[in-house]
Amino acid sequence: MVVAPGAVHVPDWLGVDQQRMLVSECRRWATAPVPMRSAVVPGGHKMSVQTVCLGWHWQPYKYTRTADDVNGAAVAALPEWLIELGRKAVREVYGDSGEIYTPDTALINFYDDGARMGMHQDKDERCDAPVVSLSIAQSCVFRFGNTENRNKPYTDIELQSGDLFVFGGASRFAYHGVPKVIAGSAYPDSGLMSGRLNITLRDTGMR
Ligand code: MD5
Ligand code: FE
Repeated sequence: MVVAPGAVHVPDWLGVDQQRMLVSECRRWATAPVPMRSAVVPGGHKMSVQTVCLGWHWQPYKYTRTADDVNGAAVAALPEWLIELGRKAVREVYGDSGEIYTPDTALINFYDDGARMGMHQDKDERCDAPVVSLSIAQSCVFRFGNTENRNKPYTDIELQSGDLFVFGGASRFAYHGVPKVIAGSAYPDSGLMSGRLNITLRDTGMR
């Protein structure tokens, strides 16, 4: 379903086996070489979402090769199979046209019951390639806004376990956020008993 130009929601894109596999990979990535943590923004506030990265390490508001704000370790590589999964997503959503999508980073976000993400733009990437977003386990309200400001007009969408969302073109720099994880929406078949996992693939444009 096209939510806005370049913003495409594909419900139930990941099969249950793929979700379980991604959950188990994320469990490993969340412990080493860099443990998953709540990033601290420059004002000193700790984000409620916990994040771990592959390929490039994101910290508010830049990308580095080592997790200087965590334990200083080099982040794990972005595996080729995850790049391929991102390519498949972009191909299915936009068709074969255009250049071959080659993300160089994955941000893995974990939302516990009370976690949320305020309205923001993703503009730490030096590149306008699409962002591929995969949602696993608990559902959330995803707020898709406009490119002008963090307020209305926006559209609220429910993202459920297995959903794909691709943000490209005119939507790449839209404001967006996650106002809440939906209570009672656990999906234990995913392999994650509680909380919401979100994996985003991006091209940082770094080298
Ligand atoms: C999430 N994460 O569900 C979302 C998925 C983040 C973040 O927002 O920054 O970690 S990525 C959603 C996204 C990315 C790029 C553009 C747009 C949305 N958009 O135009 O709405 O944890
Ligand atoms: Fe974002």
